Amino acid sequence: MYKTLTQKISQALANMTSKQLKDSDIQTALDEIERAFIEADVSRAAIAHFRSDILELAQRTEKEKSLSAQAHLMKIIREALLDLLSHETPLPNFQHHQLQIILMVGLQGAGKTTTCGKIAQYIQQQNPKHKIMMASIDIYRPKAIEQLKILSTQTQTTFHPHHDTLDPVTICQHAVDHAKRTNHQVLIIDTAGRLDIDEERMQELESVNRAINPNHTFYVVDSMMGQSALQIAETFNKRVDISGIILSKIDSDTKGGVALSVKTAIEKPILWMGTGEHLSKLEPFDPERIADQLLDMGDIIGLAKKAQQHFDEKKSKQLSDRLQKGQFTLNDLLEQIQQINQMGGMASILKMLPGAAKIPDHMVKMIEDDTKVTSIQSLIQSMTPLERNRPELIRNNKSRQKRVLKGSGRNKNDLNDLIKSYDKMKKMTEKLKGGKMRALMQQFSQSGQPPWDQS
Ligand SMILES: Nc1nc2c(ncn2[C@@H]2O[C@H](COP(=O)(O)OP(=O)(O)OP(=O)(O)O)[C@@H](O)[C@H]2O)c(=O)[nH]1
Ligand SMILES: [Mg+2]
Repeated sequence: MYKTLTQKISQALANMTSKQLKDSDIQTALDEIERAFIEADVSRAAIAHFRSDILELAQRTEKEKSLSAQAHLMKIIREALLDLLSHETPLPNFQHHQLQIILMVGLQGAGKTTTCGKIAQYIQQQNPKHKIMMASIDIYRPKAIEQLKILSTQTQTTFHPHHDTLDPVTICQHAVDHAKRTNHQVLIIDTAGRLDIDEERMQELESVNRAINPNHTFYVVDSMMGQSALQIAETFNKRVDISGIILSKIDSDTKGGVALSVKTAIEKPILWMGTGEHLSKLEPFDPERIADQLLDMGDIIGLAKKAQQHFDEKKSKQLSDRLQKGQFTLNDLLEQIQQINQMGGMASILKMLPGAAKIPDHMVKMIEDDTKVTSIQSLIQSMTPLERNRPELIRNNKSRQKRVLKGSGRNKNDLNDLIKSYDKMKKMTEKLKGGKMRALMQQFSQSGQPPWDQS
């Protein structure tokens, strides 16, 4: 997400060479970032706000001797980015037992219906005992109603059926009565999309809003849209008073304009972000995480979350104990590959690391369709447990080799490559035996150079 913008901001910072932060450095970096913001479709108002924030912060913050000029400016930019992205409003909580009504509004195709399902699942996870109902007033497209019905089955929520001839206001009133009568805690109402501001649909929405007075009106916006989404958000806000924004499709190649401009435009918080099509892909919007990503500081929180979901703590501890003793087998390698695959593959982990924006696209692609990993995996899986623990048994035994090649469908070169890589890794683990790893890492943290780059 926001890869181009991230690349440009980190380029602006990388160009700085002075030791102490000078006003001219700030101006140059600001000009470059401004150009990047314009390309990312950030609004003029937000850019002006950002500029004055940076200048004020640079005046206010003392030039810290311990920080390089680059790090100092980065700190200031991070604060200004946070100011653009964050809002004091906390995430709504849906703990109430009385009925809470949510109205989902936005342009056509923004992701409203999908987000109804995601929000339902999100509320359910936070409040497992809650009864949730969904209703659709997208009466113009029977398919849209069907889509919500399917989502309601998938999330095991109640679907409010309605008669074809009813108008949206009546449907909503019936749905509210139905939800109250049957002791539901949440009612989510999906609305029809519109291509642009369409006066008739807007009046319809106003009437619905007046009739049911929702507790929350969420404006779903496609994060790929850029500034034009903001003017529309302003209109929605005037007519139905948006309570919060849900930024959808943040997983696609979004430019960042909406996220960075919305606060300056309508002073409403971005509450959640949609990070994929699946129902589980809704996450609270975390300004710090986005700011760090824009500064190429890596999505460490996202990575930690992924690791937490997929890493088996016991196995990791076992492996680290074994590495301490200088032991490393093909089974260990296989387990690592499998864990990385569960986390979405090497490429997806790579993208979350600091400096990720600097990795050239072709390299990420190469890692993405790395057939080598598949080859290693199938070779190891065709070995017996004994061979996985003692790969030297294969090195000198033709019939074992033949069996592994046949089982894995790989060729001799693949097997030789694996054994060679294993030998290298084994040598490295032996070097790390008895806490040498810690010494290496300490050296790393002091010099800022990874062990493999240190001479
Ligand atoms: N990648 C990605 N796709 C999404 C996300 N949210 C929604 N989509 C996709 O966007 C498309 C439109 O989503 P809908 O939920 O139907 O959008 P809508 O606003 O209800 O559309 P209308 O009812 O036609 O106005 C679908 O293909 C969704 O799967 C997201 O966060 N990430
Ligand atoms: Mg829809």
